[in-house]
Amino acid sequence: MPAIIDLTDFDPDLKTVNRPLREPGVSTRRMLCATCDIACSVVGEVKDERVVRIRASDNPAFRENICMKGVIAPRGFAHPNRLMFPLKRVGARGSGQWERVTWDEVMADIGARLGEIIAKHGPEAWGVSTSQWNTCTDHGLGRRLMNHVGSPNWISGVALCAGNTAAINRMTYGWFPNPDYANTNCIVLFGHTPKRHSWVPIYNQIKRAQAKGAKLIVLDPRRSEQAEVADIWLPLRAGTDAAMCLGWLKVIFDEGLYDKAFVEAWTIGFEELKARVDEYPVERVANITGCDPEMIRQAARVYATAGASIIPWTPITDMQRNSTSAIRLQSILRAVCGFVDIKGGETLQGFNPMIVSESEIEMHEVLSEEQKAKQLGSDTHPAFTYRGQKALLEPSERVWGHRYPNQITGCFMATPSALFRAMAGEGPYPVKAFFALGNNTILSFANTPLILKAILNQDLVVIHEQFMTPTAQLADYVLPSDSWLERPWMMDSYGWSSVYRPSQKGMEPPGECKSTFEFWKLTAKALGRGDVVPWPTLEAMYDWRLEKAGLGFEEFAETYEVFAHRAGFKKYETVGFATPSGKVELKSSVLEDLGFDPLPYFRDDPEPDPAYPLMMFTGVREDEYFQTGGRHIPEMRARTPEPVLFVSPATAAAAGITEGEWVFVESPTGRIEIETGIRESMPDGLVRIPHGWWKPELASGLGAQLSGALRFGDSMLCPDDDDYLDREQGIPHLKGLPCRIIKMDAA
Ligand SMILES: Nc1nc2c(c(=O)[nH]1)N[C@H]1C(S)=C(S)[C@@H](COP(=O)(O)OP(=O)(O)OC[C@H]3O[C@@H](n4cnc5c(=O)[nH]c(N)nc54)[C@H](O)[C@@H]3O)O[C@H]1N2
Ligand SMILES: Nc1nc2c(c(=O)[nH]1)N[C@H]1C(S)=C(S)[C@@H](COP(=O)(O)OP(=O)(O)OC[C@H]3O[C@@H](n4cnc5c(=O)[nH]c(N)nc54)[C@H](O)[C@@H]3O)O[C@H]1N2
Ligand code: SF4
Ligand SMILES: [Mo]
Repeated sequence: MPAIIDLTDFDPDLKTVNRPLREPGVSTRRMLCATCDIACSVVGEVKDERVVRIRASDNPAFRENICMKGVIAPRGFAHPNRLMFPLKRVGARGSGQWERVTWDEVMADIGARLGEIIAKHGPEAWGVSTSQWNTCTDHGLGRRLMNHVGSPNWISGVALCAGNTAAINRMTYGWFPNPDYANTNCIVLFGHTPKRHSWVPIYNQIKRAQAKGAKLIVLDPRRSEQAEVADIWLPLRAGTDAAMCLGWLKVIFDEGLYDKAFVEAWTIGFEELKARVDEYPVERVANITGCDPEMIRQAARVYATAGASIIPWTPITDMQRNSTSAIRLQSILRAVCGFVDIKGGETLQGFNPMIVSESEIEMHEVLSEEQKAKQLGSDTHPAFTYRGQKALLEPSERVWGHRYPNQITGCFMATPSALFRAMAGEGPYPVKAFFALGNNTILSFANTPLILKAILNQDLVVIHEQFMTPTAQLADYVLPSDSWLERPWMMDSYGWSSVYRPSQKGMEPPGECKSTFEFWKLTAKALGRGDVVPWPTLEAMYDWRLEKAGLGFEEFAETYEVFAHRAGFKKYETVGFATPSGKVELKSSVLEDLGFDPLPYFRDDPEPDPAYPLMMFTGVREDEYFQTGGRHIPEMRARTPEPVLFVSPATAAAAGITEGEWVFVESPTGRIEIETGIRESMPDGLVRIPHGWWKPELASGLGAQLSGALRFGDSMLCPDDDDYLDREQGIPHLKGLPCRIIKMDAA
């Protein structure tokens, strides 16, 4: 979900360039695809009041940004599996028996039951899980209502994907930066592998930068698609990214390759950091990472001396035991080399002054300190909770004009595994109502058995969805959602960039599908807090957000494909950095005050258990699907019909398994079934497990293992006990977990 705009590619007042209509009766709408979370600018062709085709934008800057998932969207959303009407559970929870009800009935019952739970246990007994990535139109309203009602217990998939990075970057230099691909001389990818059908805008930006001469450094245990076109490929051991960064810093400090003037004037803690880095000589790092020491040196030199380099955000280090240190180390590398807020480096964009941000809509200031203090996880793993981010409130206001910049919605959330424990009855207080919007919770964190127990222990479970997902199968109410074809939208990469792009509504939602806006508006009203969502419609809310820009939403969407605010570079020279010291904190005062090591470190794996001799990671996204979704679309399913593990030929031979053979993969947490894929690109001993598999064609309900989610989901294998949680954030380690492969006939 990186911001996809090369700021310098555009005239900020870029106007419409829609192609002439191709056939009579077809009109076009400017849209942003939200099948995945990168939001390509596309064109929707509308005929007879239906979106009949999605095609690439006519704008030369965007023309190559489209993938098969975007093109298939009208068919995917018209599939008979699409939820059309509100459903109420009639049998036991998870029995798969439903009756159709009206929105009015649902909302009256939700209002009464949620009201009762709040009256009995307090508002903190209400947990909400979402993923801005997918609902894409929460508009900050979920947080706004929770803040007014008094619950701090909001979580999201962003805890494992960019939201947590945003929170940690803020600790170092006060904002989560955007890489300037268009002007950079060097790109470093920590595992991150954009492809032709995976986040294609980033893929295209990397290709363009390489064509202009930028160097590409790839760190990946697997010979990935990006590794194949890299100038330098470091095949590091899974989970050792933080150690690699420490090694790079050692080279950069020893060889004097850092920006001394910047470090002197704009950082604190350099000497302490240097002492810590001295504990990681390159030979030691080579041992930990399994990479050649000379290659490590070369890569560090290329990065530091390129003049303007970028380390684009990567989800890979968001999902590691050393996530906080790895993310801090990437920030530190950017800073000490002088690449922060410069052309070709990492831009700190701030808010767009002409448009009301979602951070502002969320109104975190109305939630009392007492309720904030109850946020689950804040005592044990506080980094992205209110407590963890508190020291940044005043600095954020000073530099960015807002106390609660909730970048990627990841800066003020509860810790997912702490919420699940409280829901399961193992927390400091009970959580008894659970809502999920656009989040397939069961499959989207670690330790599925815990999440299952947690959801089954609720008094009220409400799911807002497009399809009957494994998570929805556990609900009391499943409420049908609209899709991105069926609503307007306006996006700024979730508070990451100051660039807004509009998306026009292409058609009416089918059946009784409603938007997230309507869902929150109705929920607010049901709780007697209709005042919290005063806008009659989403369009009216957008009109309000755009008042300063002087345009209504439709006019805005017709006029601008891109509405950029140019913040300029090196703004810190006048306003400082939004950290407590006003400088880049190489030694983090925020972490120190929270009782953690203020310097980055590397924590190695626990003692290996000989019963689990292999290592696994979850990932390598499939071209055809977005995360846990999309398996219902026949054209996509035909291309990748089953979940497939990847292993090297030698690892397959040692396990006695052959291409296409179904096997069990087991970890200390659980077991899944999966097909074998032998890949030369995999290193020996490492197993790739794809994320998020379930099969919509299988029977639903607990008796059928939630349409196979409990048979195929990667999260069945992922633990969330302390050895496998990042200390500061409490997010799970998904890159480098012990496992074994068992032949089915041997089991
Ligand atoms: N175990 C494990 N967990 C992971 C990951 C992993 O690799 N392994 N990956 C992590 C990453 S990178 C991410 S981004 C997150 C993603 O986590 P999620 O956000 O849960 O992603 P999806 O699996 O796509 O689930 C989104 C759901 O939203 C529904 N949906 C789509 N659009 C809309 C909409 O407009 N409105 C509503 N109401 N629903 C909608 C879809 O049908 C789908 O079921 O998961 C993270 N969690
Ligand atoms: N088609 C499609 N595209 C998508 C998505 C999708 O579901 N489908 N999801 C989108 C989302 S939300 C995200 S977050 C991105 C994720 O996409 P990417 O960031 O590209 O991540 P992955 O595809 O999971 O894996 C990328 C690489 O990480 C390597 N790797 C594994 N463990 C480690 C490690 O410990 N360190 C390092 N350095 N590398 C490691 C793997 O070998 C693999 O080559 O994709 C986005 N694009
Ligand atoms: S990469 Fe594909 S699925 Fe993602 S926004 Fe672009 S077209 Fe849509
Ligand atoms: Mo993600």
